[in-house]
Parts: sequence; structure tokens; C-alpha cells
Amino acid sequence: MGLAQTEIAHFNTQGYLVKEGLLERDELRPLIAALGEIVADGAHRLHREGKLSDLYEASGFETRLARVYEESEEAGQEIMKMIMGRGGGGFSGEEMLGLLRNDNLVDCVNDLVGPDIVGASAYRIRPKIPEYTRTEVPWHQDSGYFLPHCDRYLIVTCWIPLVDTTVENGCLYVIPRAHENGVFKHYTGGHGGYLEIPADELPGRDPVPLQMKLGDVLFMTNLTPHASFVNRSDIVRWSVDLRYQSMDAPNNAEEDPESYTPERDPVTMACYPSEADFVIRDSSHPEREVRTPDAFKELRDRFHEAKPYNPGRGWTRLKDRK
Ligand SMILES: O=C(O)CCC(=O)C(=O)O
Repeated sequence: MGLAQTEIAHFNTQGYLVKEGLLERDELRPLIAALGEIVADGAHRLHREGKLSDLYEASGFETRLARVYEESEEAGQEIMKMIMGRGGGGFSGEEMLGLLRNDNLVDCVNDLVGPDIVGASAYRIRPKIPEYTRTEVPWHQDSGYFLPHCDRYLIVTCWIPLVDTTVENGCLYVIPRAHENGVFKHYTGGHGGYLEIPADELPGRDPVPLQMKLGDVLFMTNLTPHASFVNRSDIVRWSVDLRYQSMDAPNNAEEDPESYTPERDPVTMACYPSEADFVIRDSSHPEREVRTPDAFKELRDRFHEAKPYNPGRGWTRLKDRK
């Protein structure tokens, strides 16, 4: 399918684009089922260990984890670790690779970054729990997390809801056109432990809430400020965010994680050295593409265990802001 010229123009001028109905429910179902299984496995284990009084089997994907949190924050956190642990991209099953390689999605990315595409390491699964302020994500640009020599490259975030999102349940907000202003100053130790751009340091333009249906996909740039606030509904606002870049942008696909040391010049490094990048499409060498779940998992595990050095950006702590 890909993107129309008008959609590409919207992405370039506004810094984001919502493509409605890009994915069929069936294309999202495997990942939703796999995440549901993780919650079910966690509930069974915690129940066996006496940490949960009920399995909450009558609750579906949208509510089961919320019911666990209602009974015990500690039990909820244990399940959350299975989903978001290991630096955030905890789950690296074949359903995740399937979505990362989804043709409809990657065809659109192709229209933004070109035909040779690397899956940028940091993908995240986010169950935003009702009334749980720790799952709020403060204002930031993804470049705030990437090394500075990557600011000039486009790294596309695809933000994909796994339930319909609303203002009430904590949909994502973006600030249109603010991607033209480069990287704002971020602070460490922000809300929820994330990097944060304090609201009074953001441009005065109005944030836009993106209420999206299952199947819609948001494309945004690495310079687009975005945030999400507390979930005031009674369902979990599940979403995933995936990142892609041109193969020409710095990346660690096929690099040895051990080559990331404090001695290495940062400008030779991948944009986010902590996690493994992987080839999604290579028009001249398709054999380089990471296609099998085993190769994908092995790669992510290898980087996780090696803990490659990431010099970061040296942002100031929020509490030291002058
Ligand atoms: O899903 C959210 O609430 C935040 C997402 C986000 O920060 C991102 O995609 O970079």
C-alpha cells in the first residue's frame, strides 16, 4: 500500500502522520495473543506462589493486567517486568518480529527512509495501567535518547495501539511542527524515571491528542515531541512503538556488541548502542535480513548480555534544573 504523496508531505511538515486502518485486526492478533499469554502465565505463577488470590481468567486482554494491579501492585510489576524488562524490549518472540517485518508497515517506512531499512534497536511494549501514574510518559523527543551525531538522520517511530485509544485512556499527544526546532534540552530523572522536557521549555504550540483505533498507525520523527498522561479508564491502554531508519544512518546491525567500549569514538557508534539493530530490508543483499525468530532472539540476547557501552548525551538531572 505505502504512503500517498500528501501523506508524506504531512509527515514532513507536521512531524507526524496517522495512517488510519493500515493494519488488519488479523495482523495484530498474534502479538495481542502472545502478550495475553504472558499475562496469563504470570498470573498462574503468582497464584501458585500465593502472591495473587485469583487468576482473573474472566477478564480479557484489555482488563486482566488491570485486575492484577488492583489486587497487588507488586504482582502487577512482576508481570510488567516480563513484558517490559531487559531495558524495555523484554519480549522478543516471533510475533514481535512478525510485526516488525509486516509488509504493509514496512512499505510505508520505505516511503519515508528508502528501500534499505534497519529496525532500530529500541522497540517498546507499553501497557498503560488505569490510574497508575508510573505509566505516564513525559514530554520528550526520541532523539533525546539517541547519540547526538544521529540528530540529522530520520529515525521513524511507528506507534501502534493494541486497543482503541482515547484521551480518557491515555492516548499519545504530539506537538505538530516542533520537529523543525532540533533537539530540546532534556533532563534525566523525569516523570516515571524517563527523560523529560519540562512543559515550560516546549514551544507554545498546542499539543494534539491522537485518539486512534486498533489498526491505525502513527508515524513520527525522532524530533517530534510526544507524551502520554494518566489512564483514567478501566482498561489497559496497550501499545507498541517500533523504530526504523535507513541503513545509511549509524547502526550496530552486524556489529559486535563487545566493540562498544569507553575508548571508542562516539561518532562511530550506532544511534542507540544499548540494544541490537537488525536488517529489515536489504534490496541488494536480502540474505542479510533478520527473518527467523531464532536469529532475532539470539541477536537481542547477545546485546543484552554483552551490555555494550553507551556514552549517552550527558543531560542534566531534572532536580538540578536552574
Ligand atoms: O506509549 C506511550 O505512552 C509513550 C510512547 C513513547 O514515548 C514513544 O513511542 O517514544
